[in-house]
Amino acid sequence: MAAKIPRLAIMGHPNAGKSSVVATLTENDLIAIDKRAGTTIESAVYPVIIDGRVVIEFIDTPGFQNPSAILEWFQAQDGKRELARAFIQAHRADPLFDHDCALLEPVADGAAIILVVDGSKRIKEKDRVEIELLRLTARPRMAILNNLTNQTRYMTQWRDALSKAFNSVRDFNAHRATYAERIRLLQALKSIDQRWEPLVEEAIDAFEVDWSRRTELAVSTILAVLKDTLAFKVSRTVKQNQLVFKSGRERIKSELMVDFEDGLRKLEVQAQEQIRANFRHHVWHMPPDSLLGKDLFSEEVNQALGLSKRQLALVGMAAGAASGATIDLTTAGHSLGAGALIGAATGGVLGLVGSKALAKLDIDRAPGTQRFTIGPVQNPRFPFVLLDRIVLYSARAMNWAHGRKAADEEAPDKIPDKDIRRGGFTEALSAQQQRDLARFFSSARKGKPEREEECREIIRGILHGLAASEIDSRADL
Ligand SMILES: Nc1nc2c(ncn2[C@@H]2O[C@H](COP(=O)(O)OP(=O)(O)O)[C@@H](O)[C@H]2O)c(=O)[nH]1
Ligand SMILES: [Mg+2]
Repeated sequence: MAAKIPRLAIMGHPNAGKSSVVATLTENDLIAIDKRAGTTIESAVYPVIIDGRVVIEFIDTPGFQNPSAILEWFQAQDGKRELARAFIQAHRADPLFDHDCALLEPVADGAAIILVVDGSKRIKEKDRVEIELLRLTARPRMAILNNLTNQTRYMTQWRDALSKAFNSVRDFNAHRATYAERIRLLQALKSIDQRWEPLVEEAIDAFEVDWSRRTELAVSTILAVLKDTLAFKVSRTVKQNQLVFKSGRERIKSELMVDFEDGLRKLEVQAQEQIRANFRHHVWHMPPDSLLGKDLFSEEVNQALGLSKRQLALVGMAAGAASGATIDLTTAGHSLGAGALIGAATGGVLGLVGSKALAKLDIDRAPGTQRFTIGPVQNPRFPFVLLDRIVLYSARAMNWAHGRKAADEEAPDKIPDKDIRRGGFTEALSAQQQRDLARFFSSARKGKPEREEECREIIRGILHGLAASEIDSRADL
């Protein structure tokens, strides 16, 4: 019986990584995964729903209870077909086989099988029993070699044993798999049975459409946070009599600066939240040494991200000249003489990014009051740093496997944001792209963004590159 949507029952021993595989494939990081065996007690169906439509279903199972007994029974049937259905009919009333009957139910109903094995362990007799048992069900089946400890010496043995009984054998690391690897696994599912091809093809199409829609949303989020951040200002109006003493003024300045920086931090966090939700992450442990865990205005972040001095000088001049601005953006902190600009010399108050003031302070005097304003951001490097950081965050959101969570504390794996690139993404862009960005940034400061479409294209290009970039899990196997 052909189902309307592909259903896949995930089989294998406790702790082989079944639930992790399901979590990663369905992008569901709320599935219970545990070091202790037996966390999954009953089978559960995890549908992938796109646009309100179920496109594929994975059934996470606890694994067989009595595989040897089932195999013996299967072998005794002598050529009979539909063995899973027959077994259930014969054992329905036997409490000893309650669990096994429940496990075989979806298989009897037409689900395909994905066997998950931990390829880092030696093959045991019970593994061979299970492999043979699943072969005898005659359902379309694929085996996944998960590798829990990076021990590779048994992999060939596993591959030999599995390829005799399964239509497809794939390496798949539930903790490292990227979007591209998930799609490749689904592609391979097509080949396990011809009847599956159109169904799985449809599911893959839905995944791809959904993914590009999410990527597009992330691009919009990034453009929006850049615009909001660059137009951001804080002001406070103070009565003249509060400013009699210089200390009063200094206090207001520094309070306002705190508000300004906090406001920028908040805009960044909001954008991060949108991107995180967009890529369906709920549980997310940030590695302590990640640049994403550091303060936006910290030295580390500013050194690692953004353009180089040289690149900045080049785009700064281009943007300044093209927009007809009188300010040399590369030295904005020093050269804006008017008003109460605070440059690097008093930068403690206005915050520094790469030794240039983050923003300037303006004071508007009216009879009896003064209005203090900090912003918009003047520092030419800052938007490049911010863009790099939100791209870094997106890289993590796009490539962080949903099946990977609690385990990380005990076994810190590679950190994707380090794998992808050291330093800034913007640094690697072409000079023209950097100039377009610089132009966009300097105009967004005035609330009239130019080159927005060019920038959308640039950001889109970076994000597409991230999804395609492979943090190759097989390199570790
Ligand atoms: N390092 C690593 N650990 C994994 C991987 N897959 C699963 N695990 C860990 O193995 C344990 C059992 O995983 P789980 O998915 O609950 O296995 P299940 O019992 O077969 O469902 C958990 O501690 C997982 O975090 C993997 O690809 N790499
Ligand atoms: Mg489980």
